Parts: sequence; structure tokens; C-alpha cells
Amino acid sequence: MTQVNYFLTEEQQMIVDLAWQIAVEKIIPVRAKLDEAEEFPWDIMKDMAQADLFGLYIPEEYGGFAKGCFENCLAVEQLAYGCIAVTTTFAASALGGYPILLFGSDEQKARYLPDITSGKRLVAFGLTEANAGSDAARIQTTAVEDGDDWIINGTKQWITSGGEAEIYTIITMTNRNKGARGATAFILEKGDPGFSFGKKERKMGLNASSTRELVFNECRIPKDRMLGKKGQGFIIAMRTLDLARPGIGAMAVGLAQAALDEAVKYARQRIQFDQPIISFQAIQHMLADMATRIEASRALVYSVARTIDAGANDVAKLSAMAKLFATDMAMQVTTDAVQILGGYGYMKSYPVEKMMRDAKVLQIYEGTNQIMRNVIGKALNKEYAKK
Ligand code: COS
Repeated sequence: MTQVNYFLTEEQQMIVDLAWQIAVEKIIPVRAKLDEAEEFPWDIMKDMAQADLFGLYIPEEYGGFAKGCFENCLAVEQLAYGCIAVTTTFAASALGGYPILLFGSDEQKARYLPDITSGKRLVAFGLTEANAGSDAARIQTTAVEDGDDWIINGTKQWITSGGEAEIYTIITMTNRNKGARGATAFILEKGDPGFSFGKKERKMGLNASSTRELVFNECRIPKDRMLGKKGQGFIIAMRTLDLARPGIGAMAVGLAQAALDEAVKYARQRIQFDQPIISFQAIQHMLADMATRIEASRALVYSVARTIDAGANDVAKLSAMAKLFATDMAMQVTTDAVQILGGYGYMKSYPVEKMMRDAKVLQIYEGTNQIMRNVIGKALNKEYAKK
């Protein structure tokens, strides 16, 4: 993989090398088979755990490496070069872990973070419901206090790693009249009474990732599973997504880089009209645009991740920009890669058709790119009102 020098520290370069090795040795050889069989990549999750990748962003006292959003993005980018379905499971583990890290009590952190760090237990994030996608404040799953317990009822939809993960951070409604301020977050565990898994989705792409319903039927959990304060659930969800969205941008960069590499390789060896097709300006210009857009996205994602790690306060706008720009780029670059490979690109014997199918989800999950534009627009309006 060719890369501009971003002046990584020795430690950051080690993370890149480690994730790259997993992508090349463990993910690429099996990605087509996992896609075809719609198989969850447990073996690769164990490899990632062995490489200590799950604890990158977790403090040392819980066994982690106390690195930040940037290091997580570096790992995600390299893994995504191999396959974004596999990488989504890794990234979803940070999405599910951030609420505990950011808002968990000392007891909750001590109880859950070490297992998340070691990769012993996968964690998932549950916000979306059938009627609450972009309009996340409309969730209808309820949590009601009952003596020393909470009783949860409702269904979460399209939950990444649903059924496979053992720990779930979910957002419920504890007071419908208060809208977004009536939401409360909880930690659920696989095996909690009344907690089961519903339909496993079949998808256009991202087939090695599990996408499943979480069903809560009079699910009873003890009081100490509440995350943060009552009514803080929506803010917990939004703060979590602000931290996680640059990771989706990084995934887009890794995927697009893989598609570009395939396209250049093919264009150099494909002979038509007695010449390699890369000698034609039509192809050269497409490749030039693809490479330029990838580098622009990489620079934006790295810069936003570093800004978050530097402790910037309100990062919703920047985080949405990184997700929006890089994922629209990945859709375009993977589509162009299929075009350059022509008929071969459309066939399953080459990897680019899968890359294009997989890319589409990046524009949809963790907030659609239309919602990203709303977040950016709202922030601009607020900033300029102050000027
Ligand atoms: N950080 C902290 N607080 C935030 C925030 C953020 N990034 N975004 C919103 N809030 C706060 C607001 O300040 C507001 O607080 P007050 O009640 O004190 O005013 C509250 O949350 C509600 O915000 P808002 O009015 O903007 O909420 P909306 O219902 O209009 O929804 C969007 C806003 C579109 C941003 C939200 O619904 C969203 O992100 N949707 C996409 C959800 C998503 O990503 N789904 C993917 C599934 S999870 S993988």
C-alpha cells in the first residue's frame, strides 16, 4: 500500500504494520469466502485480540494502550484495506465501548472494559429501531423502574454484531414526554432474562458482519446497569457517534485505497488496442482523480482524529465532515474501479464488485450522509449566530 508520509511516531507505525499484516495474511485470503457464506469472522476477531487491537483506545488501568481516536483510525484504515465487513465488527466494538468509557461509573468500567480490551467479549451499540433511524430521538424501547430493577421492552433493529456480542450498550426511553431529554442508556448482557435476538438480516454487502434485531420482552436488569444519568441517553449516543464517525471515514479510506490499487494493477496489465489501458488518458484521469480524492480524505480523517485527541470540545461538525467526505469518496472510487476493470470488474472473480457493494453502507450507517450534512449545517448556523 503506497502512503504519503504522515510523520507517524514509531508506535503509530507499529499499529499500522500490525493491522496491515492482519489485513494481508488473515483477511484478504478469506474475504470472498466469508462474503459468499455470510459468515461471521470469529477467527479473525481472535487474531485482532491477540494483536491487542481491541484495547487501543482504552486506558492502561483497564489493560488498554491509552491511545486515541487517531490510532484507532490508523488500525481501521489498514484492516479495511482487507475487508470492511470484517472491519465493521472491529469498529462496532469501539462504538459499543465508548459509552462505557465516556459515561460509565468506576465499577462499570472495571467490570466491562478489561474484557472488551482483551477481546474476550465483543460489545455492540443499540440505538436504531424500525421507526427511529435518522430521527434517533423517536426511539420507542422503554425502560421502567421496578423496585431495584429496570424493566426493558422493545426491539432494536440492524444492530451490528447482534447475537455475536456479549455486551450491549443500548439507548431507551424513560420519559417519552421529554423527547431527546427523556432517553436513558443501559448496559445489557447476552443472557439477561427477557433479552433475545430476532431476525438476522441478509444484505447487499457487508456480509461477514452480523446485523440483527435485539428483542427485549420484560427484560429485567439491576439498577447498576444504567449508564450515566437518567435522561442523558441521547447525549451519550451523540457523543459516542462523534467519536466513532471518523473511524467510518478511515474505513472508507482503506477500502478506496484497495480499490485504487486493484484498478492501477489491472490498467497496467490489460492490453487493448495493442497497449496497456493505463496509457490512455481517459483511464489515467480517472485514476488521478481517485488517488487525489483518497489522499484528501485521508488528510481530513487524520486531521479530525488528531483534533479530537487534542481535546477539542465540540467535534460534531468535524466528525460529520470526515464521515461524509470520505464515504462519498469511497462510493465513487469503488464504482470507478469497477468501471476501469469493465466486464471483469462486474465478475465475482475480481474483488472490486464486492468493494463497491460494501462501500454503499458507509454512506448510510452511523448516520446517513444527508444527516451528516444536517449536522454540519446546524453547526454552521450556530457558529455564525455568535459572530
Ligand atoms: N453532542 C452533544 N450533544 C448533542 C449532540 C452532540 N453531537 N447533538 C445533539 N446534541 C444535543 C442537543 O444539544 C440537544 O440538547 P438540548 O436538549 O439540551 O437542546 C439534544 O441533543 C437534541 O439535539 P437535536 O435537537 O439536535 O436533536 P434532533 O432530534 O434534531 O436530532 C440528529 C439530531 C439528526 C443529529 C440525530 O437525530 C442524529 O444524529 N441522527 C442520526 C442517528 C444515527 O447516526 N443513527 C445511526 C445509528 S447508530 S450506528
